[in-house]
Amino acid sequence: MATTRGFVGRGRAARDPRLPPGQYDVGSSWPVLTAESTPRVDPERWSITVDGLVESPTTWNLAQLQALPTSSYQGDIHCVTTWSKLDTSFRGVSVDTLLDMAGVLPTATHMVATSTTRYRTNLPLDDIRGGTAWVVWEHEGRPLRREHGGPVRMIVPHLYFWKSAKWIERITLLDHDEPGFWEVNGYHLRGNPWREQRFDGD
Ligand SMILES: Nc1nc2c(c(=O)[nH]1)N[C@H]1C(S)=C(S)[C@@H](COP(=O)(O)O)O[C@H]1N2
Ligand SMILES: [Mo]
Repeated sequence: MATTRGFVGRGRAARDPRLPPGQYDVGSSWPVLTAESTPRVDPERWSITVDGLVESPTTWNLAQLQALPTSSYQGDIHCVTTWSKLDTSFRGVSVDTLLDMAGVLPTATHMVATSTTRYRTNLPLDDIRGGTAWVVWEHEGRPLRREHGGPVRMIVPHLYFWKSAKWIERITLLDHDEPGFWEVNGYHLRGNPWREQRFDGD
């Protein structure tokens, strides 16, 4: 059957190489995905603690966090529900900075992030070391909005975004993996979007 080249060409429009398999581009919008009800976290009372397998469990309030060397992420984020947001930016502090200040013990292999809402998500240390994870208070130059995890959330943009705990208040270092909210509900323990690690067994 004959088709025109033009038609075939359009049908095979180049897929943006920044999109992992099974993902689509949401453009300039940013969907909100929250399992719990959105908390109202007073920035004056907020703090983050790094504890568990560390030399010195350490807590920073917002002013103390913002006084640390800042670090930005510019790039893409990918939600397991198939949306990706390309070339977006966040500013905060590298998780490395916090871990180095607390002093990670050699026995630590994983961490669990806990939100003020009790939402939890687990991560291997290898996924958050070396400039790959941040705690952020700014998105595209503006304070992070409450529904997106403000005043402060974690971002781990190379993994599906459920690993990026909103309203984070604690990072606990562990010597084993401990599945969090989505992980006990059938989602993958690691969540690499380039390997489509959506569900347990993927
Ligand atoms: N505390 C908390 N953090 C969370 C979630 C949540 O429900 N509660 N959802 C996760 C999921 S599935 C995604 S895709 C992103 C969504 O972030 P957004 O709402 O800012 O897009 O947050 C992640 N962090
Ligand atoms: Mo998600």
